[in-house]
Amino acid sequence: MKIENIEMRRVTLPLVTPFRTSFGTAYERETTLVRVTTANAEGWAEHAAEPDPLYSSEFLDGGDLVIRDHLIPRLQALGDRLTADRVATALAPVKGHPMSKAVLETAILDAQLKETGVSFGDHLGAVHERVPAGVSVGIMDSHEELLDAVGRYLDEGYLRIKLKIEPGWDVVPVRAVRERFGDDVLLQVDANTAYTLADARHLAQLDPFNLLLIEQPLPEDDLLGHAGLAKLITTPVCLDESIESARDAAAAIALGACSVINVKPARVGGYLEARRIHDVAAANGVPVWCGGMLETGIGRAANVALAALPNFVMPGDTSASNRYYTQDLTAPFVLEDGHLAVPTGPGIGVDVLPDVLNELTTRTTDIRF
Ligand code: NPQ
Ligand code: MG
Repeated sequence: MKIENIEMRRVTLPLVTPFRTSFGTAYERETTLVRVTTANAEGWAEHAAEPDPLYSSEFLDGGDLVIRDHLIPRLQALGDRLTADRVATALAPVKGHPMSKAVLETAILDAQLKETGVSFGDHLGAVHERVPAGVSVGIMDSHEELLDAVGRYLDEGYLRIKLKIEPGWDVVPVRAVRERFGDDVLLQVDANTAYTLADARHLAQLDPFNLLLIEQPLPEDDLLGHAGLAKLITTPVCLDESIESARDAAAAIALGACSVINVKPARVGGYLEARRIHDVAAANGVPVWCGGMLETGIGRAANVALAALPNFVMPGDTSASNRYYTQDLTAPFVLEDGHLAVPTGPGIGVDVLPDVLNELTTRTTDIRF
């Protein structure tokens, strides 16, 4: 495939409400969009990093630089042999930077699929027309505020609630949600690495609440710690930040460090590696679900397609657009009966709204290919 141009466009979307996690509070979503132009198509993807390297080591300005100076030149060297399948191998000599690699591979895959008229879902192996939606609920200033938010999401139809936790905001809010909304609500928690193995006895106090899982309680490089923790608590341990590849997934499963995996395409270098993680997990009887990075409609569309693969057996953080944005960059993803429809059009299957895009753009860089 011959690429003519790559545009990098920084956009900022206001969030409907601040989103607090154990690593910080987001008030808006800033991202770099990548637009790949070929003779017959235009592929889109969004960078998953934030302005600050707090979720992982990647951050947006660093991503822009590594894409421009280190990744795009390696793709240019492929010339007309460039296909989405060859991106990861071409970029492998550059250490790390999975989110920057992912945004390029995804935009190229989108352009390629649009050229051939194939949807992301069909290309990846989707087996469902719609996927169940969960929602990630931030840390709040009070339990009243939390119960209000959870109540509203349940009324909207969300099929699973994930509470963000940190030391000082864990057992008590979980108990409050169980007492208010009952034992039937599918409920899980996400610590974003905020604990250590020394907290095992404290985290065991979550055992009675029948949580689906506890996500990434310990630091990302502490696989042995997670394996140890998994023996000390009954809540299933799920990994997010620790898993950056299918090989990481295989190692974590073999060590007993997790019994569930949150698959985020951006964190693992793209949708093709994400599918390999799905396959490794399936071969080991480990369920997976699709995580989220506050994607706009562009990233959300591709995530929803991935979430329709057979081993995505738990509801993901694939929420409706209005969970985060009053005005999305695409037609909004809307909850229907607690589900989101998998797009069926070519590529990601959604169009970027030009007026909204222009209004939210803060700068644009063109790289002739
Ligand atoms: C997680 N996502 O599963 C992440 C973390 C996260 C939906 O909980 C801006 C950009 C803010 C990315 C906040 C959810 C973010 C972000 C949290 C990712 O760990
Ligand atoms: Mg997480």
